[in-house]
Order: sequence, then C-alpha cells, then structure tokens
Amino acid sequence: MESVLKSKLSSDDIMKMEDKYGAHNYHPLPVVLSKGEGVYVWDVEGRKYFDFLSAYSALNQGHCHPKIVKAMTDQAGRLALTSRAFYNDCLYEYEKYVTEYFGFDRVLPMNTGAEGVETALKLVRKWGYKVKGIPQNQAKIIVCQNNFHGRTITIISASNDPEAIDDFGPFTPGIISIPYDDLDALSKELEDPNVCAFMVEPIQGEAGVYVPAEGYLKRAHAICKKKNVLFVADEVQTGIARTGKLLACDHEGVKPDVLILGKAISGGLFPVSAVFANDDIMLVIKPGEHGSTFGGNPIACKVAIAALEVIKDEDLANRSEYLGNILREELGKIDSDMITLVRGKGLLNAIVIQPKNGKVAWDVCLALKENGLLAKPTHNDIIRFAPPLVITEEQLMECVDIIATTINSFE
Ligand code: IF1
Repeated sequence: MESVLKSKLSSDDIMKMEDKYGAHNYHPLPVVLSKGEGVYVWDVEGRKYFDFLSAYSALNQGHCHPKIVKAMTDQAGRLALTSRAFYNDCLYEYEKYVTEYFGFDRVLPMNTGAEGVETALKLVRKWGYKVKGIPQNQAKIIVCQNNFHGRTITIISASNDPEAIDDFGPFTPGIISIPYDDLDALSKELEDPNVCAFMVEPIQGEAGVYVPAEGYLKRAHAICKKKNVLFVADEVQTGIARTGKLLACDHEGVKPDVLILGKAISGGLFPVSAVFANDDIMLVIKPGEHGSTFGGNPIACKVAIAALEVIKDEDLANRSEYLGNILREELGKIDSDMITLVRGKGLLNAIVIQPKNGKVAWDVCLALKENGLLAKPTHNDIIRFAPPLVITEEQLMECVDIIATTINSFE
C-alpha cells in the first residue's frame, strides 16, 4: 500500500497531505521536489528546475554532491552517533581540520545555525563575566536591527521583525539593537562597560541581502577591540564561499573573535554548525557547561570535512566572485521598471521588485517556477538569487534568460 500510495501521489496530493498533517509554519512555493543533483531539482511530475535558493545558502556545493554523499553513507554504516559521553575516532580529525581551515585555536561543534548562535551568546556572556569582569547577570550584547540569527526565544529577543516576535514574549534581557551599517550608533552603545559582544551578519541575508558600506566591518571590529568587546560574525548564511571569499569577513580582512558557521559547512547534507574562537575565549566554557546530543557526531564530522574539501578542490569562492559579478551585470541589463534594485556579493544576490499591474514578487516567483527556475521572495518585495556555487557560466546565462523573459512577461 505504502509504495503504491507514494508512486500515485501528485504534487497537489502531496501539498494537500502536508496541509492536513503538518504545522502551518511555512507558506512554500507550490512545487514538490523529489530529486536534486548539482544546480538542478526535479518535482514529483519529473519537471526540472534550476535551484536559485540553495536552501538559503546551505547547498553551496550543489545538491547531493557525490563526494559528500559518499562520506555520509560510508560513516552512517560504521558509527553514526556516540554522544559526547565518549570519544570517537572522527571528532578529533574534524576539530583539527576545521580549526586549521578557518584559523582558530578551537571549535565547539553544534547542529543548527540557531544552536551555533545560542552557543556564541552563552560563550561571550561567560567571557564577559570571567574575563572582562562584568558584574553577574549584567552582560549586554549589541545586535543590528533587521537581523536574522535564528528562531529561538533568545535569538528572536534580538529581532525587530513582528513576524518573528509577535506573541512569543517575554523576551531575553540584555540585548541592545542598533541600526545596521551605523558606526556612530555602535560607538555610542560601546560606551557601556557592561557590553561583552557585538554580533553581526557581514551581509544581512534575510533583510534582503543588505551589503554594508565598504569598511564597515573593519571599523566596527576596530572600535570593538578598543572597548574590549568581542566581535561575533554570524556567517551561517554568508560563509563557506557564498559571497566570493571563504568568509564574508575576508573581504575586509576582518578576523572575528567568535565565528559562527552552519548550513554549507555540511553542503546541506546534514545539520552541522560550529562556533570558532581562540583559547582565551573558548576555554571559559568548562566540561558539562554546554553541548548537545548530536553536536560533533561522526557523520557530521565526515560530511563537513568532505563538504569543505569540495569548497577548496572546486575553487568555489573564486567561482562565486566571478559568476556573481556576471549575474549582477546581466540582471542590471533587464529593462523593466519592476526591478528597482539589484544588490549582492558573490552569488548572494537579490532584486527588489516594484509591484506592476497588481503583480508582486510572489507572482514573479510563480512565473519563474513555470519557466524552470526556483526562487522565493523575502519581505514581500525582495527576491533572493543564490544558486549553488557549482553553477557553470553557461547555466548562469540560461538562468539570466529565464529571469529576463519572466520579468518581461509582466510588461
Ligand atoms: C527558516 C531566513 C535566511 C541565518 C543566519 C542563523 C540562522 C540563519 C544568518 C539559523 C538561518 C534560514 C532559516 C530558514 C530560512 C533561512 C533564512 F529566511 F529564515 F532568514 F537564510 F535568511 N544565522 N537562516 O540565515 O540557522 O537554525 O536555520 O540552521 O527558518 O526558514 P538555522
């Protein structure tokens, strides 16, 4: 019954089943995916699409990269999970590999991006009390307005997005929000001696791919240093070659005190996140004070090593830089008053859509889907364009044609 039922279900059937049995915490584009390979995905009817979202930059290495899949399946059949109650023969290798890869003394392995952010928040608070000498329970953390760092209660306590916070209070205290890309606002808040850290996305992804002014990260890092405040970079979305460098901070030569990675550190095959810091910060957390059941599990370790090897072997950072410039140049040539702005860095880009004849970004994404390209709007008028970094120049140009044809169909 199960196999017959599965083979007979159409996209509509599947969407109805999800509507009936699942929580309604998403409003997905009406497409039901069944297979992924590189830059392509196929729906249950066998229609083929370019994936221009990459699971929000978790699939930088493309769907089901054979090297990463092999690493996963090999380990899954050998030892999948030990918990941290015992050692295993994968974690040490991963810890050495990634700390050398990103240039930090130590890594604290977690699973989701939100767990990575929560880990960083606990780490900087503890550093504030134990090293900076902030009075107990007085530590403050500065964040930027219009941020997206995840969906836990403490993380949304840092949000100003009504959709993220309404009816989820009360919120975690000790978080100060300032405008993004505003050094004066940061300097003002840094006068408070109880500030332990400034956490920032080098590019604000969810807000609509906001790229800050040249030098913002470098100057912010410098004034934090002067005030003995930790600079925390949330590179869950911008990291792992997405913006044309291994890390978005690398564009300004900024070395964060605490680095948070997730998503593409595993190539989208498995939930892996990681927090990096040097000894003077990371070692404030003692045995038993933080962790998780799956954090640093053998599969995660092997998958992440393979995923990061792919980034280097296939030179995906330079590819992202080169192809991102072509994409923005070509999008800029589309002659339509529907597109009011094109912005981004590397292959993290977005266009801002002005409604036309009652048609909005959502309608554009529905039309893109019909033309074989999947993208999703954020904040109503912005469409993010973030294909896997393994896309070829030829495939990219094919996607530009699809986007241009689709936009022009609304003229
Ligand atoms: C969803 C948004 C993007 C992130 C940054 C931490 C996290 C994320 C900079 C938490 C996660 C995901 C969450 C996902 C959609 C996507 C997203 F639209 F929600 F805001 F990318 F912009 N820091 N972003 O971008 O990582 O716990 O999800 O592993 O919630 O639908 P996570």
